[in-house]
Amino acid sequence: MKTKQLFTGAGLGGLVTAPLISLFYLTYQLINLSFPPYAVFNAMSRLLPGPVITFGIDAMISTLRVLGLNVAGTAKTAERLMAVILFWAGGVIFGAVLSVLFTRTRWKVSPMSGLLAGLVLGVPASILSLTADSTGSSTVLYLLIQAVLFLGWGLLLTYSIGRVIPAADRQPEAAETPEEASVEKLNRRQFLVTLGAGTATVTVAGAGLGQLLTRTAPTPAETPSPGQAELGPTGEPFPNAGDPVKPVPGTRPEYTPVEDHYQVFIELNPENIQEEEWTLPVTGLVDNPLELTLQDLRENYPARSEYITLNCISGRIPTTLISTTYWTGVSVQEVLDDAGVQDEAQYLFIESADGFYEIVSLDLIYSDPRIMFCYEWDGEPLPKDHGFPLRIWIPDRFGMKQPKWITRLELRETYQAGYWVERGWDKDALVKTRSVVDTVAVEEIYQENDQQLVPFGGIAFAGDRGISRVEIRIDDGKWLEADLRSPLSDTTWVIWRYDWPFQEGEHTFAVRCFDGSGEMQTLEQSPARPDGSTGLHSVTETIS
Ligand SMILES: Nc1nc2c(c(=O)[nH]1)N[C@H]1C(S)=C(S)[C@@H](COP(=O)(O)O)O[C@H]1N2
Ligand SMILES: [Mo]
Repeated sequence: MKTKQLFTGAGLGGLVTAPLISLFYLTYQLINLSFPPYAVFNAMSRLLPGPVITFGIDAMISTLRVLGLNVAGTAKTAERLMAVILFWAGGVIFGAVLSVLFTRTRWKVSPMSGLLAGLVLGVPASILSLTADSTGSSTVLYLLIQAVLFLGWGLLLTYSIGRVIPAADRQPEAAETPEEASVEKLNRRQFLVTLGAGTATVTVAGAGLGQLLTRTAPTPAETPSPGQAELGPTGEPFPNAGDPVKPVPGTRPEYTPVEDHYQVFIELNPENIQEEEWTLPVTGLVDNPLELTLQDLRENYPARSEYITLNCISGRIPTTLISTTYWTGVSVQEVLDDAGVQDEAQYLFIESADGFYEIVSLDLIYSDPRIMFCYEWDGEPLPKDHGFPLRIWIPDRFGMKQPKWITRLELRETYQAGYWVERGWDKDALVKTRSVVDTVAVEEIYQENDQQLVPFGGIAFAGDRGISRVEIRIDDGKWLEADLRSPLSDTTWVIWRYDWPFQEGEHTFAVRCFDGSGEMQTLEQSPARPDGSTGLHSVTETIS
C-alpha cells in the first residue's frame, strides 16, 4: 500500500499548496510583497548553469510558437505560470515525502512535525524572496506574513495526512477492529470533502481578489494608453507623415504604442526603482568620481532625442521582439567627460539593479556621440518595465548589449563578458539585416485601371546601416523592387509595400532586403543563438 500512501500524500500536498500560493499572490498584490514562487524561480535560474537556462527559454519559445501564441506578449506570462506550477509541484512532492516519513519512519503526525515541515519549505523560500527584490513594505511585516502562511501550511498538511492516511498504516501497532476501520473511512471521506471545498474556496478567492487588485492599482510608471497615434511624441506630426507610401493595413504599427513595446528581462518582474532612492555612481579609472541624480542628468546635459528601433537577439523570423519608439537622454560621451576618464581606461562596465551587466568599449563610445543614457520614452519617464530610471542605447546592437535599470558605471582597463555573452551569446551582437512580410491584405484588394491589386507589406531592418532596397518575389517569379516608406529616423525599421496585380489561387510571397551599403541580407535559415537568426521570410495566401 506504499504507493497508495505516496499518492495520497502527493494529492494532499497539492490541495494544501494551492491556497498557499493564492494567499501569497494576494499579499503580493495587496502590499507589494515579493511572491515566493517567482523568487524561487528567479533564484533557480540564477543558480542553474547558463546552457540549461537558455535551453529552457528556447523550449518555452518553441512551445509558444507551436501553440500559435505571440511570443512577445506571452513569454513572460508563460514563465510566470511555470514558476507557479513548479512551486506547486514542490508542495506535491513535499506531501508525498511527508506521507512516506509518517508511514515508514518513527516520525509522528503532530503539530511539531507540522511546524517543522513549514520551516523546511518556508525558510529557504523566505530567504530567497527577501534577497530577490527590494519591496516597498517592511521586512518585519514580510517575515510575519511568510511565517504565518508557511507554518499554517505545514500544520494543515500534516494534520490532513493524519486524518486521511489510516492510523493503522502509520502505526502498525495501533490495529483497528473492522467497525473502527469503517467509521474511520467515513470520517476520512468527510474530511477530504471539507478540505477540498475549503482549499478550493481560499484558492479561488485569493487569486480572484489578487487579480482584481492588478486591474485597479496601476503602478505609477505606467502611462495611459496613447492609442493609435496621429501625432508623434513631440506633439508634432511624425517626421514622415507626408510620405505617399502608406503602410498596408495589417502591417505592425510603425511607431509602437509604449504599452505594446516588447519586453525582455532576466527576472520575472521588472525592477521597481524609486527616483528618490536612485543615484548613479561613476567610478573606477576616473579623475573625478561622480554620483549623479536623475535631475543632474536632465538638467546638466543637453537632451537628445531619436526614433529608435530596438530588437532582441532571441527573436526568430518573423519576430515580434522588435519595436520602435522615441528615446530621449544624454550622450554617454558627455557624462564620461565630466568624470575625467583616465588614459588606462578601456571599457565602461554597466551594472543593473536586476543583476544584469554589460561592458562597452570606450573606442565604441568615443566613435559615436549618439550612444545615449536614456531616461525618457515617448516623451515620458521610462516605464518601469523598460528600465526606469536609466538605460543605455547603442546603435546597431541587439538589445542584449543594452542594460536597463542602470545602477552603477565603472571605468575599467580589462574586459569582462556581459551577462548574455557569458551565457553563450555573441560578444558584439550586431543587429542582422532582416525583412518580414507582415500581411497580405486580402481584405484590401482594389481596382486600378482594369487590374485588381492585392497590397502586401511589412518591415525591413538593418539597424544603423539603414535599408537601401527591398525586393519581393511571388512564387517562383523574378525579384521585384518594393516601395519603401521613408523611415522615422536613420536607425529605425523601414516599412515597405508592394501592390501586386494578382492571379487567383494560392501564392507564396517572399521578401528580401539590402542594407545601406547595398549588402543583401542572409537568405539561409540560422537559429537565434549565438548571433541572431537569419533567413528568407515568406507567407502563403490564397487569393480569390
Ligand atoms: N537590466 C537589464 N537590462 C536588459 C535586460 C535585462 O534582462 N536586464 N534585457 C536585455 C535584452 S535581452 C533586451 S532585448 C532589451 C529589451 O528591452 P525592453 O524590455 O525595454 O524592450 O533589454 C536589455 N537590457
Ligand atoms: Mo534580448
